Amino acid sequence: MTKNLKQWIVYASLVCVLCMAAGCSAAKVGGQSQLLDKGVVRFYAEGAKPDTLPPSLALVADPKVQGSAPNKWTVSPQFSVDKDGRYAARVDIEPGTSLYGTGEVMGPLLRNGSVIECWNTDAYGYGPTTKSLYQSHPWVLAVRPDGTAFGVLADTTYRCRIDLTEDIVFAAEGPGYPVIVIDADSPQAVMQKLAKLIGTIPLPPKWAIGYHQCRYSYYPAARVLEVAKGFRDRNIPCDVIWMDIDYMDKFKIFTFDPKGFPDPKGVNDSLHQMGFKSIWMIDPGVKAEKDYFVYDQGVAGDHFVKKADGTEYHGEVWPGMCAFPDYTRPETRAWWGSLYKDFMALGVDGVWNDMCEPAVFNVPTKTMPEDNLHAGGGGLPAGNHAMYHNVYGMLMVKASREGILKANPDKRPFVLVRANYIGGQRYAATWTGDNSLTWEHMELSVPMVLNLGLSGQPFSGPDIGGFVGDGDGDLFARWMSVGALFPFSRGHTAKDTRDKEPWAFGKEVEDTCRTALNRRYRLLPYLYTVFQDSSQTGLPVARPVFFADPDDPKLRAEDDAFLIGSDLMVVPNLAEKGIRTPAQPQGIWRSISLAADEANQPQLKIRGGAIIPLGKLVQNTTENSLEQLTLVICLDDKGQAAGTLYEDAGDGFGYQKGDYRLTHFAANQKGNQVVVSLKSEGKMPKLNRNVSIELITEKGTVKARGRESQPIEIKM
Ligand code: NBV
Repeated sequence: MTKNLKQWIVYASLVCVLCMAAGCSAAKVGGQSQLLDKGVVRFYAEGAKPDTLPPSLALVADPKVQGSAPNKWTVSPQFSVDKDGRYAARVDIEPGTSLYGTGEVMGPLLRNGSVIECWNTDAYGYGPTTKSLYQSHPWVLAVRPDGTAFGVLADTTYRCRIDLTEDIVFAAEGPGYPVIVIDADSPQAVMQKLAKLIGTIPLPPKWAIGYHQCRYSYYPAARVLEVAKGFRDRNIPCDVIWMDIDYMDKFKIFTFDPKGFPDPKGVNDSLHQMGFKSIWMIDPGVKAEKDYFVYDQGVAGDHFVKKADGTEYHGEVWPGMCAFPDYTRPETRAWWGSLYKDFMALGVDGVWNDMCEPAVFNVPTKTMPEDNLHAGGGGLPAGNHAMYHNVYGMLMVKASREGILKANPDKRPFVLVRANYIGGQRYAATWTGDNSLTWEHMELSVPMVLNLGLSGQPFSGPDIGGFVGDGDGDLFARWMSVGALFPFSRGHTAKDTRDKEPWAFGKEVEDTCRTALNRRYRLLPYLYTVFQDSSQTGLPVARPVFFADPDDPKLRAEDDAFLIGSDLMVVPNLAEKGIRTPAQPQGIWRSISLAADEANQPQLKIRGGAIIPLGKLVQNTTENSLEQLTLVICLDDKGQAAGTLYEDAGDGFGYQKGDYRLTHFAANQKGNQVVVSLKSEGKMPKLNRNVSIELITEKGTVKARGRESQPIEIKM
């Protein structure tokens, strides 16, 4: 037992005795507070010694303490030790408060009444009652009846229950932990303050927001190229083809199967010629085999996790018995990063880190023993696996990202990860793991993406078309029509399932998929602008509709529709039978059209007061969709609208030195005339593109044309 734990128990028992004497049922422990920012307070249970606690892995940096909680502060956690000996922190909520966040969970958007356990788990074939999925976000966003909001972060890496059956109660194993409360005027403001604490996503390369095609596995190399060609032959837009584990030589990471993938550079070159990028999988398990270079280097550098007795831990994964890098060690992260040098030199564009819960086969816990040892270093204390389990994936992708960046310093890294922890969006995008091709999974993929966004991870999406199961064409088409509008948009499926490329279910489904992806590609300029904004503000890319009007109670539970940014609403039909009409925000929202036959697609609605930039249809992001700019405009009730377009090189870091173009659009109505003006800032040269205007009015669409450099006049 740690000293910290002993002190806490002695203290808590004392409070318990006093409390029981006074007739209370729970041991409530008063606490210390630190003001970290306006509206942001960190609380510790009384008796805790903040200076002795390990550094937070959730926070991007140690915030400066600016005093203690202001006198009028209302949201304060009550600390106690629960019946299982877990440290609990409780925050009471007023009736009518709506709860969100809690990270990656399969269930409705509204989290009130739910209980989940943050413990990263390989949850193959999970369902709505699965308590622990692949990631841990001990965080709850609470929106009060009046639309003001607060958020609560339990800053612990240990196994942690989030119980929302009545109030907000965190209960974590391990030592006592601080709780950070953010109180603000709106849910958006809470998310922005959270982002200041835990960071945001780095701006992704533009290709990463195109469509991705994957399966477990495209094999051999010829099949990869056949699929790539399939997209181009059929005019279905796509940017990325993925290589799953079968490309490896007997599943050994950083090797290639000599039969199926004898020339990985050749595969990448061919993909590049067709305008594709490639993403290749790397798992953490290193086959424990002498003379295998990764294992030999790992042993020589003392890079592997140890058992409680100090010897090297081995667990079974794809290649057989494996050793696991100890990413808590800075030296190990540097070594792991260095492995990407030769790998990336083969023309690999992005990396997929899977199985990093870490998943271990043939053990009931599905992971390594909790008393395994991690060495720590560079400020991180040595600790057992119970302490570092939930951040194993996050530290792995930190190392991957840093190594990839070192290998290709002029490119923006793209890493996709399965297991992560709050704050891990700083290193990698994510997907929602091994889902199934069922109507329920399709429907719940919307709130999964939304709650990840409300937990700090805006770059996510499900396996479109479901990982497990074959499903049918109708369901597949429906999922693609909505999946094409998620922040991360990738089709993927398991080993023994049928083909699930957009054309695999016949012509009708193929047409629906093409239209869905055409719509995504026309929207890319707007989507990229929203991603850029998210990388600055931390606001989600896909947002719940209640963000449009946080004090409208009708919107609080709505997850059959969602927003992209603040200006575009997506209204899919997620019902297996019939049509479900979701609650929608009041005010002006008008339907827009992006492609010819949109019968089987989600409706798209523009907000009154918004201007959405669209590009011309392209097949991938190496083509310039913005030779011709389209502005979709919807005036508000004062006859005004505004919007922005962010452009840069699409890759690299020039944008950090001002090499971007941010164009502001404004539309103003005077009488029956609307004037649209455009103004650019940034170092990229100003352009004078042709601009097509689509003004969406109550009576229909009014079209006009003009040039970027002059105000454009539209007669209504
Ligand atoms: O690498 C194979 C799969 C992968 O396709 C999937 O997306 C991951 O979630 N991986 C899990 C391991 C095996 C799953 C049965």
